[in-house]
Amino acid sequence: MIGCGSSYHLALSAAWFWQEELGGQVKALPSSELLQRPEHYLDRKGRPLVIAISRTGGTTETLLALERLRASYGALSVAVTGEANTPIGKACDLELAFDESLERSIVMTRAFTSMLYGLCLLADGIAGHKQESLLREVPAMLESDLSAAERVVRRLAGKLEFKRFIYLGGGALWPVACESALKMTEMAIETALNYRTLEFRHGPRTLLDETTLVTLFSTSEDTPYIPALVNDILVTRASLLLVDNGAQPRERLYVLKTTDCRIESLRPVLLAQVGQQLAYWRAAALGRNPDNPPNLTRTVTLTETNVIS
Ligand code: F1P
Repeated sequence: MIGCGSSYHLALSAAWFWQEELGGQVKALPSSELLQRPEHYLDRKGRPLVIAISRTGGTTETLLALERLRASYGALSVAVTGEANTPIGKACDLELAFDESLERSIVMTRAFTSMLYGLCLLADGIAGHKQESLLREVPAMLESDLSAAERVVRRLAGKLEFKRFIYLGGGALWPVACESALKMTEMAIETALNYRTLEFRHGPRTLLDETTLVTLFSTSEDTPYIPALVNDILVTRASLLLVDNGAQPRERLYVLKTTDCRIESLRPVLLAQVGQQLAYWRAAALGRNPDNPPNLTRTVTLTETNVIS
C-alpha cells in the first residue's frame, strides 16, 4: 500500500488491518520510496499488488511510483481515492472511489476515516466476512466517540499554555500518532511530534515541560507499563491525554475512553478523529483557519528539472 502524507498514514493503518485479517505480508510505504528505490523493497520473483491511496487522486509521487511498478514489476494495481476519474484512478486496473465522503478542503479529515473503513470492509470481505457484525457497528460507535472526544479535547485545545504537542502510539496505533501530529501541524500550525510509545523514553522525553501536551494512544500491550509511563510524563510537569485506558484522571492527567471495538487493528477507524478534533479546536482557539495551511496545496505535485529557480 502506498500514499503520501495522510494517505501514507492511512496505508500504514490499512496494511496492519489487512495483515491481521488476511495473513501474509502487507506492507505500507511512502510512495516516494517505491518511486526512487523500489529494488530495496521488492524482489523480482513475485508480482506485487499495489494499492495506491490518494484522496485527490493526483499526487505526483503516487502516480509515478505506480507507473514505475507497473512497468518494471508487472504490478497489478488498485486505486483508493476520494473522487472518481482521477489520474491515479485511471492509471490503475481498478479504482475504488469513495466519493460519498468527497472533501474539497486542503487538509484531509473525514475522507481518512471513510477510506480506511472501506479498506477494512474490503479485507473482511476477502477473508469471508468474519468480522461483519462488528464492522457494521462501527458507524454508531464512531458517532458516540466523536461526542465523547469533543467533550475532552475541546477544553484541552483551548489551554494556551501548551506550546508543543507530542503524540505516542505503537503497533496498530502508531499511524494514529503520526496522523494526529500531522493534523496539528497542518491545521493549527503548531509544533507537533510523534514517537513510538516506548521509544519516546530514549531521548525525546527530554523535551517535556509544563508547556507540553502529550497524547498517548495506548494499546493493550502498553497496559502493564501505563503507571510508569504516566509518572514519567507527569513528573516533568507536562500534561497527558491518555486515550483508552481506565486510569483515574488527576492533575494534568486527562483520560478519554472510546468504544471498545474489540479488535485493536480496527481502532484507528475510531481514533483518527481524536487528533483531528484536537487540531481543529486548537486552530479555533488560536483564531486560525484550520483549512488554510501556508505553503500547502490540496494536491502536492512534483516536477523533474535540473534548474533551481
Ligand atoms: C496527500 C497529501 C495530504 C495533505 C495535503 C497534501 O494527498 O499529502 O495528506 O493533507 O492535502 O496532500 P492525497 O494524495 O491523499 O490527495
